[in-house]
Amino acid sequence: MNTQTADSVFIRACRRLPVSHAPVWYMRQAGRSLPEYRALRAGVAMLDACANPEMITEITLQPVRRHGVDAAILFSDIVVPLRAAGVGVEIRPGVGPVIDRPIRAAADLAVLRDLDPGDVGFVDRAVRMLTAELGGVPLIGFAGGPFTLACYLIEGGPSKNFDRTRALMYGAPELWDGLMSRLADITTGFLRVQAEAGVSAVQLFDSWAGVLSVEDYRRSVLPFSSRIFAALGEYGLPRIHFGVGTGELLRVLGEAGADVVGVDWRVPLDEAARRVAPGKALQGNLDPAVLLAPWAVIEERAREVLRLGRTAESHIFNLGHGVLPDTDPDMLTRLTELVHSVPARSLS
Ligand code: 1CP
Repeated sequence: MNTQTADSVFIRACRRLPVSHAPVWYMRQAGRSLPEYRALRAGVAMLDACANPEMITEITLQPVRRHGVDAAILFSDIVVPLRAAGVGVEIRPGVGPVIDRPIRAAADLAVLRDLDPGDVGFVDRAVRMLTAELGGVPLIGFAGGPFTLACYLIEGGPSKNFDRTRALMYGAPELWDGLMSRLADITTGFLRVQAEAGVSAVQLFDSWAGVLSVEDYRRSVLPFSSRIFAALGEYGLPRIHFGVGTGELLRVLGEAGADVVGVDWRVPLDEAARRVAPGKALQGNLDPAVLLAPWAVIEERAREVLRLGRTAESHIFNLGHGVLPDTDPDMLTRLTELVHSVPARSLS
């Protein structure tokens, strides 16, 4: 546990302890909405930036300096541990991750070897530099959830509904389990490196899990995500679990073992609080597209998210998915100030 950040508003809210205001950070707060990010990244490939400790550190700090958010999130990508474990992958500008040789048969699994901590030494160094710089501001480590990583590995790149992935899951359960088991180990290894280097919390982004039914999620994904959260239990760090379009899955996502369940914008937080079993904090859930509307609309919608957040045992303000690249960063700064100005239920 990082003792410097234990009393921060973000960590307290993750633990469902009283806070003066809801903590706020934004998924994808580091990235293309910031001119200082675009300047630093000019001419540098995404995965090269993700392997450079100085760049990781600077990009992670940019939104903390600019917006005064209550947590930093490590600048990296969900495919970083896959590349480190031997997968041929690049991130194409404007597209996303593209895999050289998609996994479609048992023989393809051989490309996925175990992750050795030395494979991601740059992340260890960046986290140590960051925690020294951040002082009392918590650093969130993260990894992709096993379903979402499997989506990229099987499809070979971004996809709308992940049809091939679901087909393989239904039609080749042994191959599916073998793949998910390796991905769970790689993800656990990647998060262990971050936990040991000093992150204050971790988030598992199983962004695309919402394409599954509850039954299929329970059978084919939950055992692997549960394994990851259970392995991280020894560090005593708050664990956050997030996916998009997971309204029907909120209860079962909570069962995987995280302390905080992330909610996208489709389900109001009072309804999400009813769906998730007791004992969890909620994180979310302003529609990122609201940030493209005039300020008066942003303010009204954000106040509504905060109001509904009070029905949860604890609430961390965030967007329902990542910041859109066209977002005016000044709106994010203003939104951060607004969230900080609204007293939390416990003190109001
Ligand atoms: O050149 C660029 O700027 C590339 C854009 C970019 C960035 C800034 C990508 C490519 N990844 C990232 C960083 C990143 N990725 C972060 C940074 C930390 C922060 O939040 O500030 C995080 C948390 C991620 C995680 C990630 N990558 C997810 C899960 C979160 C989510 O948004 O659902 C996913 C699905 C990816 C894959 C990915 N990487 C990049 C893109 C454009 C995509 C999505 C592609 C698709 O639509 O399938």
